[in-house]
Amino acid sequence: MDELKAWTPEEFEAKLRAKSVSYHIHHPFQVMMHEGKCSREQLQAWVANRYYYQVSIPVKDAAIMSNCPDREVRRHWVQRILDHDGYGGEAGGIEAWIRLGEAVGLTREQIVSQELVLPGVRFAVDAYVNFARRSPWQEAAASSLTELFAPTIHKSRLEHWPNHYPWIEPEGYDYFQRRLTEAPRDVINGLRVTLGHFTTREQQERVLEILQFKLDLLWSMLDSMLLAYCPVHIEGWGAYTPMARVS
Ligand code: AHQ
Repeated sequence: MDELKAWTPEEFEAKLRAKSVSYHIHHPFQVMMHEGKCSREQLQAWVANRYYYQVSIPVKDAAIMSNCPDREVRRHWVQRILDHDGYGGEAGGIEAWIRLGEAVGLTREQIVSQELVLPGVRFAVDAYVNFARRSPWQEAAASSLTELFAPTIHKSRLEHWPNHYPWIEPEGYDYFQRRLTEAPRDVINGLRVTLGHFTTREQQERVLEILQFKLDLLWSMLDSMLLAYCPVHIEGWGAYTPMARVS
């Protein structure tokens, strides 16, 4: 019967890519950034909050590797950690993210101290890391496939932000530039694991649930930022910005 029939790898990949409708590129805060409608403080807040996500990625990937007995997978997956932490003379993506923070006017201390990270952002990112620690490594690997959609979002920032936000120092864009090549390479490895390992329809449906979990996690990070840094009008409260702590 068709409803129990496993999807072919091509069908399965198409189902994964169809999840792009839930990607955070469509979130109101992301759209505001894209359309040049963010203030300097709102952009600073986004960079400061996303720093916690960036420094958590190598921890997440190390958790996957610690659960993975497959050397061939590990020898590719380890590149993700090196990309972010740096190695040899390469300072790495986390340093590039700090440069982005300085380029939007934050101090290194404001970024690295994580003093501006919102509770909701921290909870969402910690949920991702803990999912990677506790799940079968193949499921955790599959959760990284939101990066199927990432090159589009990085390209949009590189294309539109310099016009919308001419005050951002150009050195800050190095991070997004790096991801244009790193993300597609990561996706090749993530898809190889996912399409190769999940071969029954039940397993494939489970992967769609996992991808939705990760999409929701990225979305909820921006929900926290929208509430904290964009005034909302609440009956009886007037303009309410509960956590606006960007000085
Ligand atoms: O800069 C990003 C990054 O390094 C990663 C790693 C990957 C993962 O392992 O989950 N996901 C991811 C993402 C990065 N940037 C996000 C953005 O909007 O700038 C997108 C995010 C993703 O799509 O998962």
